[in-house]
Amino acid sequence: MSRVFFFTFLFFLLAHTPLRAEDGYRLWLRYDKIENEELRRAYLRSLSQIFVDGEEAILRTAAAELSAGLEALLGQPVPILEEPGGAGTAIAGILGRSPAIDPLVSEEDARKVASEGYLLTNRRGSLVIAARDARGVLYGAFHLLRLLQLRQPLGNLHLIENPKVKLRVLNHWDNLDRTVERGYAGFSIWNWHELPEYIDQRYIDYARANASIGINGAVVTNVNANALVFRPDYLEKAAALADVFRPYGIRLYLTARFSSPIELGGLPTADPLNPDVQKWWKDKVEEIYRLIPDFGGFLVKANSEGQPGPQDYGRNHAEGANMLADALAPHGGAVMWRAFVYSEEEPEDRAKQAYNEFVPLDGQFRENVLIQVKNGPIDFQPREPVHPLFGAMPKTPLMMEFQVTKEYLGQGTHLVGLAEMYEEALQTDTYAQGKGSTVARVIDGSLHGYQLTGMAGVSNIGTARNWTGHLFGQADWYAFGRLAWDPYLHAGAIFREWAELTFTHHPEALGAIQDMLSSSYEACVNYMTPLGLHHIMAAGHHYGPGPWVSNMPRADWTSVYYHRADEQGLGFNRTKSGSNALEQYPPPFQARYADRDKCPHKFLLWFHHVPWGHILSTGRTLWEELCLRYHQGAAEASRLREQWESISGYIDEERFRQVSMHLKIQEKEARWWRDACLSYFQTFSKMEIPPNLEKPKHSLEYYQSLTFPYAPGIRPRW
Ligand code: GCV
Repeated sequence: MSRVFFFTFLFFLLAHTPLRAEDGYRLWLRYDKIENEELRRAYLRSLSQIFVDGEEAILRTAAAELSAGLEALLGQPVPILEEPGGAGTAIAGILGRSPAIDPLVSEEDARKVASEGYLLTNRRGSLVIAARDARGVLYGAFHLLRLLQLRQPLGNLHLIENPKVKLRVLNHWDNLDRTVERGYAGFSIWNWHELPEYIDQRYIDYARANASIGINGAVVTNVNANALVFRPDYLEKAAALADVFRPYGIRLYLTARFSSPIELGGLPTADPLNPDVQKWWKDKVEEIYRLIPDFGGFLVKANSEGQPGPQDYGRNHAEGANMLADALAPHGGAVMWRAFVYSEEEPEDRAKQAYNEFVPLDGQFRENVLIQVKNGPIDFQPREPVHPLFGAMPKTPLMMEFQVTKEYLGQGTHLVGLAEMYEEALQTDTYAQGKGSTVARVIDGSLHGYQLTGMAGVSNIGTARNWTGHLFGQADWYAFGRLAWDPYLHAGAIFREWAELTFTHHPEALGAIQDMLSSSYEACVNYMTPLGLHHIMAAGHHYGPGPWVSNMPRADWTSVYYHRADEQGLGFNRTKSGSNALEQYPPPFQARYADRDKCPHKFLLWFHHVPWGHILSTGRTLWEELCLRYHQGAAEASRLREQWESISGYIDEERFRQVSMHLKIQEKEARWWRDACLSYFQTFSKMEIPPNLEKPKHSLEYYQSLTFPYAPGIRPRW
């Protein structure tokens, strides 16, 4: 090897290989030392010491985070002062309460800072974080650290950020035995057996990570709830978690099993109008608040998929929710009551049932109740039109429920940038009050003037060393937090930000990662459920394709119920001549989807049963289009792998390998989806796969014979 080549090679290695291996544990909070000396000095000029005015625990957290973060980024100790220091001091405090802060903030700026919001500004060489409350200071501190991580100049810094949504909560579908329903990243991080004494460092790091993206609540138990969590010993365990969360501004919530007064209290009934039942809940809530003074409240799944609820006693959802709300109200707690309901006996299209159940109750819920609605009317499918409830309950705060764990989008092994899906839902116009009535405006309360607002994300976190199993699952957690803070953000910008915080500053690599995240969503929709198909996954664990699933305890758990394939065509007719689910949307929305030939292709088979030979606006028949979409999706999955390989030089080896291995699985599984689904639908279309497209590798019988008894995340049966 020539010396010139050797040194060039060595230089390349040094420039592109980080000094230590990475396992993903540090998430987006890496704080690696800034290598550019000049930039470091510039930052140090306004950030060489810190003064945070006040003694509240959250303020102390902000000071500690700033000091540790800045020290790591700037490569030298950044002390926390007891008194406001001179030039070069970062100063943080609460408006109207901090004598150090008030003179530095104009009245006009101060007026613009709302609860939990903050002003970040550079005043006379000092960095100022001014907020309405301690949480705002903490969020401002994390924002400042993010700016350094992104190498942003601070010279003219002046920004005001206020959260647009009040309750920004993760929902953990974690069981007390540490299994996680629909969890693909190991076991639950909550070790109930060892609580309250043993506090795992992960609890603290979890709280930090959430606070850094503005999440302010965590429901730590599964919506398929267990009354045991209300037993005094379990409440002490929950209180220990709440103690960990509190300094990070996170409130703890629990799921409430509606039949708890029977199971735990020994009462003969859980009827919400029964005075003994009401007293049981009132006493239980008081007991909880004695242990957890800032307890957030309850999340409830009632009369849904076998869960008990008020309808067991002939009462409606409002009567059930209000009973719990009354118990919580004196303490400032809220009820998040889920709209994910569909009846066992109901012959009605499942997509219509929640609307039918809840709209007549609009205006009947207490002020501290929010109705938590999944983004679409069926169940977290790769793509659904928005839930018709959004915009249809002007007198009841509706909060969004997104799934961050990928039950139906590749589970633990596929890279799918979910923020694309979240953005699509949030930006959808419901036309509820004319043009521009987007779902985001329902969620942030601006459309109907909701006082209480919220967004929930079903967590994808587990004991996996990198938290989310698939490293890119971290991007979904991150994006959920950022969108809960501001539902108007764009997925692309969030992806780029996450990629830079998580991996590298190199523009070429950043561009590739952003593109992978952005394009992966459409790719997944295409290789799983193109053109509006839905719920054709295998039964139970929902892992892999299962369009042939027909034999289940109830029709609306089968795939054939949803795709309705027959010799004539494919798709669920939800127009007037079918189930008429479309009538639940405002007229302009209906107009957009009612006509088969004008309906956007992404929802064609959601709303229409289309003949196989029908020519679409692409000039292709439905069958040809279906084949093409499945193939495009699978080809995109291969492209994702290639794209990742093309930036290998910029990513540390350990994380590069983790992602590479998952991308290979994704590529394989995308083809499996394509071939299994096309083989199956071909038995109805009786048409050939177009000659330019690859034929399925195996027979339909082969795909149907595959079983996965130990696929993760299956719902345990008690
Ligand atoms: C927690 C889907 C999932 C269930 C989940 C349910 C829900 O049906 O498959 O595991 O239960 O949604 O959101 O309540």
